[in-house]
Amino acid sequence: MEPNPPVQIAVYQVSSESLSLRWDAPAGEVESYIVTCCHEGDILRESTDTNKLTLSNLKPGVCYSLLVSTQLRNGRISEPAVTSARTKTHLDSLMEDLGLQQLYPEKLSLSTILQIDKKTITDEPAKCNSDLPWYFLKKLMMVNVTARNVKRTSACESSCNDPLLNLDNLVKCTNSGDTLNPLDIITALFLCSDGFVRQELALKMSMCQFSVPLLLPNCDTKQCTLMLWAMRDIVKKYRPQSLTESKGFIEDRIVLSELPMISFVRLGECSLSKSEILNKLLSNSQQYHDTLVHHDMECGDSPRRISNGLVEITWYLPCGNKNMDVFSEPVAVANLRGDIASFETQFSFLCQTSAAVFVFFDTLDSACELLTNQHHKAQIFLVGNHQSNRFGIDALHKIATKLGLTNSNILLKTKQMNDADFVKTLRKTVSNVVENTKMKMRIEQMADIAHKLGIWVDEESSECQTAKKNADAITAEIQDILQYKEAQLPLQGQIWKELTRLEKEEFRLRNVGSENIEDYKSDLQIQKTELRKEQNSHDISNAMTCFINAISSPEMERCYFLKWMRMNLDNVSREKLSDLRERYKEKCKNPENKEEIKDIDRQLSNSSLGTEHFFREMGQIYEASLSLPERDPSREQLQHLPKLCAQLLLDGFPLELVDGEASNIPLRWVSDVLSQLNELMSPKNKILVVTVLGVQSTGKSTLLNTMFGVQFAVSSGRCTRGAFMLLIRIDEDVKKVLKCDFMVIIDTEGLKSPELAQLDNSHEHDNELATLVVGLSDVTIINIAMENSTEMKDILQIVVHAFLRMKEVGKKPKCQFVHQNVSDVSAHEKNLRDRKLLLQQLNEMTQAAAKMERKEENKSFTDVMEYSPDTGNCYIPGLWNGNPPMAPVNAGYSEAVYELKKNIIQILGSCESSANVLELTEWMKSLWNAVKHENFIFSFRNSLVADVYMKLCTEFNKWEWEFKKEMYTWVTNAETRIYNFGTVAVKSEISDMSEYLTHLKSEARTVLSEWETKLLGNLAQYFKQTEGHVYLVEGYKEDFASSAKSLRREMESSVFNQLTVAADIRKGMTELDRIKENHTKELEGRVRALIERCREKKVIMADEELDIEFDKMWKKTADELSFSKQKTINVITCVSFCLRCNLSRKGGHAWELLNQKMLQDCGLVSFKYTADGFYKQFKHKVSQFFKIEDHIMALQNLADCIIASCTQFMTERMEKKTNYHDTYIQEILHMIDERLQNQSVPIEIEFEVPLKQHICGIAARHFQKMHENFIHANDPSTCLNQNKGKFRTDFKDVFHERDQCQKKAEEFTYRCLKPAVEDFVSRSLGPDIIGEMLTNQKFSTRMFFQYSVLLDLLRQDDFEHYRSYICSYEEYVKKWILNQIVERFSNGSKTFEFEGRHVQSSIRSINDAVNKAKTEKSGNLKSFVKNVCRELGDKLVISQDALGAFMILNNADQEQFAHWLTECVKDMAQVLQEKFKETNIQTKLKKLNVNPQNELFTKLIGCGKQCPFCGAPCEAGGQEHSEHFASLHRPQALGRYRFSLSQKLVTDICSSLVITPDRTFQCDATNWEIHHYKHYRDIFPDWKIPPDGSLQASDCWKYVLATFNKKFAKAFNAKTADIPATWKMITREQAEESLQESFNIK
Ligand SMILES: Nc1nc2c(ncn2[C@@H]2O[C@H](COP(=O)(O)OP(=O)(O)OP(=O)(O)O)[C@@H](O)[C@H]2O)c(=O)[nH]1
Ligand SMILES: [Mg+2]
Ligand SMILES: [Zn+2]
Ligand SMILES: [Zn+2]
Repeated sequence: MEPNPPVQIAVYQVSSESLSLRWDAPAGEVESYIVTCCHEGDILRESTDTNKLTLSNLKPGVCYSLLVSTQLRNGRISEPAVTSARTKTHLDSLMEDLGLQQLYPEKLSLSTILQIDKKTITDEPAKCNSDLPWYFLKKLMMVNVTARNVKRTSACESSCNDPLLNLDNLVKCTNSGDTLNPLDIITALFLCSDGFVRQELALKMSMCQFSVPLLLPNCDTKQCTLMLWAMRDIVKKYRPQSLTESKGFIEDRIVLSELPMISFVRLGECSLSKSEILNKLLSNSQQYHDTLVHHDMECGDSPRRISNGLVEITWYLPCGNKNMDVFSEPVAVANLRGDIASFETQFSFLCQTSAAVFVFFDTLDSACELLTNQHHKAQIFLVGNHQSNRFGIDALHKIATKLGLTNSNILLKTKQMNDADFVKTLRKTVSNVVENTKMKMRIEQMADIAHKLGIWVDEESSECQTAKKNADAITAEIQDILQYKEAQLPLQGQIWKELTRLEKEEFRLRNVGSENIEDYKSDLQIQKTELRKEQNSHDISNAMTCFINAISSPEMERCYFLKWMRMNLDNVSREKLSDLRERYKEKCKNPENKEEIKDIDRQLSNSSLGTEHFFREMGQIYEASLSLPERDPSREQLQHLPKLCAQLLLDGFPLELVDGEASNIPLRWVSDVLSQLNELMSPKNKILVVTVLGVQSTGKSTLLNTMFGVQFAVSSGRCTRGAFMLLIRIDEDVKKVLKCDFMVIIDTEGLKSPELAQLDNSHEHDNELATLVVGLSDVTIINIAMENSTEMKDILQIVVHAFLRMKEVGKKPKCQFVHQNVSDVSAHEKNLRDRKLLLQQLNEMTQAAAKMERKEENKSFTDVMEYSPDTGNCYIPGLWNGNPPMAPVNAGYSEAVYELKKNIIQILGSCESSANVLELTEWMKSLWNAVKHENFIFSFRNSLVADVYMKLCTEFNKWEWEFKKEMYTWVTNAETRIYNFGTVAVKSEISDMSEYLTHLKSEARTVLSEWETKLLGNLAQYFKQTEGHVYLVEGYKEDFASSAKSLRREMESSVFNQLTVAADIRKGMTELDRIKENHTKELEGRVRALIERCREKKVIMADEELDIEFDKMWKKTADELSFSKQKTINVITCVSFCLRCNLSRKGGHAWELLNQKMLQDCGLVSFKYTADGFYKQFKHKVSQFFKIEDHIMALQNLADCIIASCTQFMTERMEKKTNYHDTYIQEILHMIDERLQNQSVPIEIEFEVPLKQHICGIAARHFQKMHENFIHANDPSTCLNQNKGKFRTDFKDVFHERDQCQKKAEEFTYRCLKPAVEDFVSRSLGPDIIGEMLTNQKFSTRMFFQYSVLLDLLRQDDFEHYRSYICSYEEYVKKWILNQIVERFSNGSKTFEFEGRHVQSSIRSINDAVNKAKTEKSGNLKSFVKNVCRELGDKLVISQDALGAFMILNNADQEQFAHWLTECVKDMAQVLQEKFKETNIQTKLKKLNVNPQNELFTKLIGCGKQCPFCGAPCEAGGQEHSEHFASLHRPQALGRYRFSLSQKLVTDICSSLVITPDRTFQCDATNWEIHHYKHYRDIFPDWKIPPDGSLQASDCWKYVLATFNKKFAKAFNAKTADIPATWKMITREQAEESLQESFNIK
């Protein structure tokens, strides 16, 4: 029968030379399988009896057909099953081994390499082959010369560590076949890299003095590529012999240098190691360096799998010293890997580009053709090893003749020669060639030859070419750099510098002289506008148009363009610059001729032109366009620029933060770019910032470049100007450690030594720069080069200053000192003394800085910041190992920098929280604004800090309110218990009132303490959180803690007060209650007797008759009962006494004044302040600046205000209808004292005493009346008579034996319960209303409150309102709050809800009480009711009068009564709800125990202090803050200030005055001495008046004054103010916006 073919054949393993396949056996018997493998006629046949097979010895990269048949025992063969498979190419398999297959070809981009990932922060050795490329890259990017030593730790290392002797193992292990040759790795990486990575690789390799690929082979396609683009970034500097004398040097881009090239190739096998010989050839005698990878290097002997055919190039560059130079002229050296026989193209290329080709060989016979066929331009040299046993002299002779060579062209290594001799001969030969050849060529030129040979050139891509064209088009125009900049980049020149000057002057007001400040500022503003106009008048130049177009192109092209630009511009300016830089550096060493240095510096700046200048121009174009109207087409057309730049940042290009030439930040531009960046990054927008600071040319940029693999401009002399920022992406893995998405690194211009700084006053510039970058950074690297540690001191002074400032504003950057050029191994130990010295110096500097900033509590550096001398220092050896230009980077340098990098990343990881881009922007803006004011600490105003502060305030206010609310509830409850004390409703065991009071007070104390602890706990907890940047407000923690404590004290005294009052009143009532109770009892007895009597008559009596009887009885009883008249006290005497106590410590004059007038006579007419006393006191001191009327007016205002609030207090008390109590008057006096103390000037006694008398007079009369009313209302006979009617009906009911249940239940409900419930509701409603109001953002913090009030004012825009706000602030604000409450609650539903809730809770309590009483089965209705009342005793206060009246003559049945009671209560709820519904909020507010309006007022008015200059109210949170501040200050005109001569109102604003150099004030507080505004803190130490950072903060008031100038003048009885021109342009919308900005409302 036919055999079946196998099923499911599959190729399960593929390599470059073998294929493994397997299959399943078919049904039926099988003897064996036959596998056939074929490709283009090559047929391989194998058989097997298992069901798998590996075919080996196949060709790489070939597709084979695979046929498998089964064979039966009888030899019959089945139809084959067919499949096919491709063997891997060598390239594929190597890429796979290296794990690079995903990246091939050219998919590896810079962003992958630069990002910080796990490998960056861990030091694990490479474990598998796929680690190797990354290992190499990591090291190479940090220019580590050991980068090529790539070997993974293999199993065999462990066997070598075998403690036992096991030679077998050792032998086996020495080289296990799968190590990889470094060349293969390099080749593979180049094949995978895109153009930009290749450039980076080549650059770093050349810094390590490694050879770099010139021709990159692809062993798959056999196509090789000229690495022209890759090498374009390499710039080399050297000194040929010709320049030795002049000490000149040549600095050139290596691909553009015309150099002779010497090539080394190999023919066939060769026993000489070409690379090793070359290394020796290139190394000078003192130092051997492996330029090329060779056999004896680590892994150098591993077979090369893909790198044959690679041509490497390296350069020998002389330093101009004959004794050291190997060759006195520069020379390029090329080396071909592999046999020329296999790489003819490469060989031909070398022959046509080199000055000489050295052919290494052992045997020559076969290769004759290969050598002779070439169209040489190059000289050919044959290099053979005579010692090799295959060496044949005949063949050599034949070929040499054919090539026409002489002896000089043949080098043989003979027996007598050792390596050194041989190298010497070779060197001489090469030298000869170099000196005599005319064959010099730029690598750029080699491209043509490459083309002819079919070699690709790596810059042929269209992106690269278009980009080049675009860049060339721009740079070709450049003739003279200065002229070019003036013509093409005009906006950044003089105009921008002038703008900068104006901007700074606007903040500093240095030259204001005697001019009106606001006019001066307005002038500056107009000048600025003019300059912007001028900027706008320039059309966008050709160059800029091209530039903007080019960077708008797609990503790749854009990157190429920028690179081309950078290189072209470098080329243009290099010639001039490198010379200037060298001269500058030279001169700086001993700065004697200062003028010269200054001149060079100017030239440097004039002749430098880089891409940053184009971006800077872009920024200016953009900023200028913002002054155009919003819809202007030329503005709209530039709107996209920030986004473009943001994209570039994200792609890894640097952004210029500070323009070092103008010494300014284009704030709008930069912040718009950053906010676009934020948008592009969101939500991954968390960042950490690392900056570097140090003396100029100390390798700061080099350090950053080495550390992060970036490309900040590096060179000698002044190179970095200003500050640049750059983004480094953080890999997902590392994000967890660093808690951020990107790292921002900022490179800064070097700080100048003091001598140099003097030259151009750059001290200021350096200071500004340092403050800014320190402020922005999370970690600051302070770079110190050991050789100039003397200069260091001055630099450190600047830095310490910056740190101190940051501490003051709540930011704590960490710092790391880096000492460069310290090579000793023991540096760290040895430098212990140095470190101590450093710390000591730092301490001294801190003290000095602290003194300057008037923050002398900072005594040592560690006060200013966290710094540990042990971990905060890092020592880095010199950069070069040997003498440039041939010196590679010192491995020690790279390693030390790597340690630093890890250290920094670790520090970053320990940062509390990372900011996002927007926050960084915010910091930058406010830092820079503050820097522009010179007075940094006082002027710092940061919206982030403000934001965090606002949040803290909001939180604190919430806690505070919770506390207060709880205490209100507690007091209400305690009062209830006091009022019920001694009645049926009392539960307590204590029978003595004072004892009970003490008990309650201690209870209160416990509750208060609990709350205090809770508040402090909350606060501590709040500061512990890591989110939300709470550390920024750490400084306020103490303030809030003491606020919490003071709040407790306040609450305690208020609670105790209330308890005392309640207890005293209650005490006064007990006697009365007893009398009433007796009377009631007496009456009840008599009524019962009367009933008995009437019943005995046995006549049915008509109601009328009963009435008569009752009346008779009543009259008789009333006459008989002794109603001892209640004594009224003389309140006036009491008040008088309190007043005397209050004034007792005020001295004799106060008594005198007090005695002049009787209290009865006070307060009868309205209070009028005369300044009699004032005149007396200050007669001799009052100067002409002072307006006595203003003083009178201000005090009169104050008096009116105080009187108003006291009167309100009295009214509230009267409403309560309680008895008089001394605390009332004490409270009033306390209120007055508090107000008077809050005034910024001390109040004279001539004002205080009459005012207090006035108020006390009024109060005494009011309270007397209240007291009398109370006595009258509680008079027993009156009370008794009030109940007469009730008694009568009860009497008749009882007589008729009517069922009283329902009636009594109703009576109890409506006469006892209902008033109690109503009272309960009105006592609870106040806190509810406050609580509800506090949920409104307007009431969340003082700042927001101020904002809301002002915003409302602006919206109404009504003069009377403004006036009222300014002149009677308190009244206005109170009214405003009331309106807000009314508005909030006017529709009633909310209050109704609260009331409903309280009614319901009361009803529940009542029902519970009734149910409980029912179970007690007293049987007696009286005791039943008593029980009910006792249950309710904690909640409801039931009137004793009503209860007493209710109790008598009660014969209702308990069960029935209870039933009816429940019904009635239900009913009552209904009635109450109805009533509440009908009452409007205003009426309700009047009845509340806790007045929401007052409570809110005190809460939001804060400490009540006002700016000593303009009267703006303080907005600081908490009660006990150490500094008062207001967000918004007003022009002085609004405080009635006027010029004494002209009577014109004054427009000055305190926030500007405090920065003027010479403005002065005088007032009470200065004792009428003249004092500088600048030093206002000497006089008002607890006020913080930050200068207006945005310059628009006061726009709101400017607008108001400008609009209502006339009206204010009239109201204040003055002449109108001269309004500065720009004020008049402020619209109401702008005023509103400025309000938002001032209060930091988003
Ligand atoms: N000998 C030596 N040269 C160094 C070292 N570090 C940097 N350089 C060289 O010094 C020159 C200046 O380095 P930069 O990194 O530009 O210095 P910088 O501090 O950024 O300079 P500015 O930005 O101009 O203040 C470069 O040519 C570096 O190659 C070092 O440790 N030793
Ligand atoms: Mg620099
Ligand atoms: Zn002010
Ligand atoms: Zn305050």
